[in-house]
Amino acid sequence: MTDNYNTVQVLIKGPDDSFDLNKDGLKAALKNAWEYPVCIIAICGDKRKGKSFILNMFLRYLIKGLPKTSLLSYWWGTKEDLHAAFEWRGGSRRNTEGIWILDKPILVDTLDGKVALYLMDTQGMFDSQTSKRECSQIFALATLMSSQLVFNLMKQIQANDLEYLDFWTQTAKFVNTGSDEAFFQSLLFLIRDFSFPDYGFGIQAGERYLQEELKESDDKTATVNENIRNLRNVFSSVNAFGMPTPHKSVTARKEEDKPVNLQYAGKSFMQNAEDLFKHLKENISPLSLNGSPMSGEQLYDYVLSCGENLLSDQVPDPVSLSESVSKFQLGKLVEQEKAEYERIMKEAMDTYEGTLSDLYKYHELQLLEALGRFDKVHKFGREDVIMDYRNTLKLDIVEIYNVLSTYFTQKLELKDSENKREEEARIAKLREDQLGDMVQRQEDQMKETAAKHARDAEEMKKRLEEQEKRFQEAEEQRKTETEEARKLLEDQQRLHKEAEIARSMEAAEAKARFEDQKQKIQKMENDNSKQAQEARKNFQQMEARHRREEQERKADAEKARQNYEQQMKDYKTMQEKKETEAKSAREQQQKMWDQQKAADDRRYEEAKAAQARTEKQLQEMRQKLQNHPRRKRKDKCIIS
Ligand SMILES: Nc1nc2c(ncn2[C@@H]2O[C@H](COP(=O)(O)OP(=O)(O)OP(=O)(O)O)[C@@H](O)[C@H]2O)c(=O)[nH]1
Ligand SMILES: [Mg+2]
Repeated sequence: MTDNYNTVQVLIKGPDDSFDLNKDGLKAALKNAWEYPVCIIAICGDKRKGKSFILNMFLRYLIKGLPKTSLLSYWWGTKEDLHAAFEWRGGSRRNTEGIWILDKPILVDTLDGKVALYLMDTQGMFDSQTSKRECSQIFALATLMSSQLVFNLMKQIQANDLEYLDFWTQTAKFVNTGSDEAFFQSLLFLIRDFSFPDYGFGIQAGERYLQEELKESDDKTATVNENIRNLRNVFSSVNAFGMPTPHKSVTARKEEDKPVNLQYAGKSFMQNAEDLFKHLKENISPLSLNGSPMSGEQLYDYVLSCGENLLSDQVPDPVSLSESVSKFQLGKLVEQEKAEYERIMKEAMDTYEGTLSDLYKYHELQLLEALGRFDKVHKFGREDVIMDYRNTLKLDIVEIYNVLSTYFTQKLELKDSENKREEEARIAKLREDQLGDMVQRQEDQMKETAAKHARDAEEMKKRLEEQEKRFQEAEEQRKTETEEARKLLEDQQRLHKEAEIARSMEAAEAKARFEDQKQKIQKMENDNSKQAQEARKNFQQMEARHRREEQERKADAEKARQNYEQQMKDYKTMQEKKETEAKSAREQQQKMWDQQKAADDRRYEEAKAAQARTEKQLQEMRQKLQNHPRRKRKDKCIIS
């Protein structure tokens, strides 16, 4: 197996002997080239003429092909047998049935980028087992699907080959609108066992031979001449390649023979094969759809769309086949132009600021552009069919415009309401900010008031504390003074007592002295002496003095007692006064504390009430903001 390449049968013989398209197989094979430009090189022609064999060689060349370096180039000079991706064998029994293609593409780099290349093998034609319908179907499908059709012939081109190709000239006649553009891409006559020594081999030889063969001349019938003329018009290039006969190890094979090793296929044969493959590779070009490369996906649509008509139980009819090809191409062109129009319009509408009538003018311009592009592409098909598609394009574009303009109007309305909403939102934001400021101010004010209250309370507390201190000091002072007064009183009491005692002692002494004198006098009662008389006189004086002093002492004692009593009275009065004053000061102090406490309580209640009021205001504001239309919309959006 060459690098795991295999083949898939895309046209299968059904049970009722008709061909069926293997859509799944075709899709699976093309999936690998879904987005690449696709090129299919197909080979068709007589049965048993080495078609599958040469395709296998070509596959090996594509996979392993390197320039010739010596006698044996690398791709065919190996001991490896030829891998049969396309089934082939010797003998005379027909081998390939239906149509086969590679199960995956070979990615080839061309000047225009990567192209996904598939090789296609077909069932041998012109044999007694194959009906005209089958031959036509195989040939038609191979031609439709290939950008390079290799027409495999043995030894030379014959009139019946050209006749066969006439199917396509007929088809092309119906689709060509008189331009120089060819309907099909390339045709290569691959002439096997080319045996005209005067021409040699290869593409040049084939070209010279073709010049001769495809020259209109008198010795050819009118039909042949017309076929030749048409062939040149239908295919954009017509070439021929003369291949030498390979070694008999290739030509004279029996069915059961072992696989061929290309080393023994013959040097001239292999060198020309390499030239052929080089020519084919250099001329790889993707299938074309309305002048653009056709992708794997488009090819799949194309085959499905045209295959239905082609694979009916009738011999393919050039008219209906050409119509289905032309309709497919025109349909794709309409789709392409519609998509382009829609893209341009949508792109413009995305940034469009103008009015609806401006948009309509732009649409008219784009409609003309799209129709212009449609007209410019070379189209295959009858004039009336092309006009039908052109009108469809026009109507479809107008329909697209109607949808787009409705959308655009809605967009304008939406923008309008969006602007309105934005304005509302701006005002709401302003209000929100203002409310926010107000709340802030109130909060600040409240804080300030609370701080002032706190400061006042603090000051008042300080003042009270100072007063309390002063009061305590006065109390202390009063206590000290009272104590001092008490001490003083005690001293005076003591002094008074001492004086009393002294006075009593003095009085006792004076009495004793008096009594003593009295006794002395009494003793001298009868003594009239002068001394006695003196003594009695002194005694009388002393008695008088004693009585006087006694009286004085009593008066002093009385005075001292009165004085003391007065002092006691004063002290008590003072004590009472001080008590009253202290009581009143205490009461005063208590009153002030009570007032302070009441003021504190009041301030606390006021602050609490103010806070509650602010809370309520904030709550109301929040409620207002919550209920604001803009906010509501925002929430709705989040919910939706
Ligand atoms: N004379 C000749 N025989 C060849 C050539 N190339 C291959 N063969 C032989 O032709 C026989 C048929 O080869 P295939 O490749 O199966 O031919 P085919 O055209 O695919 O046959 P069908 O599929 O039956 O139509 C084999 O024995 C090949 O070896 C060639 O250039 N000249
Ligand atoms: Mg074959």
